[in-house]
Amino acid sequence: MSDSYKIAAKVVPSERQLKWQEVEFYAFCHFGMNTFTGKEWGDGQTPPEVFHPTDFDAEQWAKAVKSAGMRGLILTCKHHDGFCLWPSAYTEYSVKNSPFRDGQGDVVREVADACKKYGLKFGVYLSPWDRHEPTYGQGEPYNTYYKNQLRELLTNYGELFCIWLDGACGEGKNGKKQKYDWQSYYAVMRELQPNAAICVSGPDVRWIGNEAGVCRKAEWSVVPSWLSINEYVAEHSQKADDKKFAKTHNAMVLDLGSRKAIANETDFIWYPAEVDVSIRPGWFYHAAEDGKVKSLDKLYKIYLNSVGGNASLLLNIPPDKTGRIPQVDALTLDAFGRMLGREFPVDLLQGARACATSELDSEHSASSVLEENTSFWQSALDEECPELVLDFGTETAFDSLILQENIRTGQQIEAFDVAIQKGNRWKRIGKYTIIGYKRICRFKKTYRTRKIRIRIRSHRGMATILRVSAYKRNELA
Ligand code: FUL
Repeated sequence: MSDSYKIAAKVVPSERQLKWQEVEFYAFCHFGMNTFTGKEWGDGQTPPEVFHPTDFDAEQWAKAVKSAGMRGLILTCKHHDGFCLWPSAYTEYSVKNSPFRDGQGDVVREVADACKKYGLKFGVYLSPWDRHEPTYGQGEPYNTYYKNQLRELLTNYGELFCIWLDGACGEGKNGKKQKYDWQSYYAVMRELQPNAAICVSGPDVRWIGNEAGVCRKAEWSVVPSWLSINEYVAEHSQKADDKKFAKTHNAMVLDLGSRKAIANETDFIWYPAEVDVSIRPGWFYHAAEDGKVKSLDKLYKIYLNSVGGNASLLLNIPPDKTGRIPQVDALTLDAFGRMLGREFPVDLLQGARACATSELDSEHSASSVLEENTSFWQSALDEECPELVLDFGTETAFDSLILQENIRTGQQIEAFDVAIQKGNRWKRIGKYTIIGYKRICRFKKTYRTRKIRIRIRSHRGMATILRVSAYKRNELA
């Protein structure tokens, strides 16, 4: 077996990637001209007068998003049709020529302010593909246009946690395609919002590879560096003529980071995964989909696979023509937030004791995993299968465990299992691959035991755990 994994083991996240990862679960709001035309991809020909939300309420969005336990919101400030939700100085195709607030409105401002008020982080989506702008397809003039718009969004709306770009590059108004100058776009982003993660068609966050909410069994954050090349991202993204793409994931490469998958690679990056999926079939609001809002069970399954499988979850909630999140979606979000509260009520390991088969030194003791701070457990360097034992002190019922690796020192755990003490034996109750930023082990049944053992079956030279917590679903809440 090649030693490539040892190189991969040394790759660590940037501070901005760590901050982004901690947002975990956040909303996408697809809102714009398509909301009013019923389309998913507008052609940029619809007159601005058509944009007419009658009861626009950004605070209602923020409250609904917050109720689900989400920590941020990304707004489609400009989708492929080129219509701008803020009064850009560089085009007439924006809210300023619409009936919204008599042409005096700014959707981006209102959403950014509502996020701030409700303690949500705010991010922007600015489609590079623009089917309205005449300079699109002309090279430099459009790159300048795009950067000017970036400057507006990145200076006037406070701190952003991310800038979301897809790879779509279709034809513009004149039938031409644009050659995007990605590096110069990134330079503007780093200059104006150095803490914002550049997602998907960018260097900081990796698109999971489908829009169906499906994750890999082992979602590695350390992957070969070519995965972030824009041409590769575009090649594997949604295409203008392939509408089925959104719901399928057949073409997704299922292993990006295992020892075997990276055996012939030499260059790696920290490129954590994000799942983007809509609560409804479409990204934009369509009345015909009011009966197709995903069920709580479906959402929970996606949540466990993504947030609980070392990926973040970007859940799309499309506001309707009135400019509000429809009641059925808002109720679902609220119910989902309460469901999460019931599933993970209190950490049962508070006050427990931890010991391990080895500890690197006294600063990396087993008990660190029970503390809510940056200290972490690390086993002795030569121990192949270190074990961590958590002792509740008395027999305790639990049905889930949440584990976090100390990703500041990289992602190294390849496989682990969980066992409970039964008499004087250990009974295995689960077998898993990676941990990474977060792994939720949700068991199918409730177990009663005094001690839990976590056994790292394989790692890349360093086994660390930042935090372990245990829960029992509260049926009554
Ligand atoms: C894609 C777009 O083409 C879709 O319309 C949607 O915005 C999705 C999140 O990204 O690339």
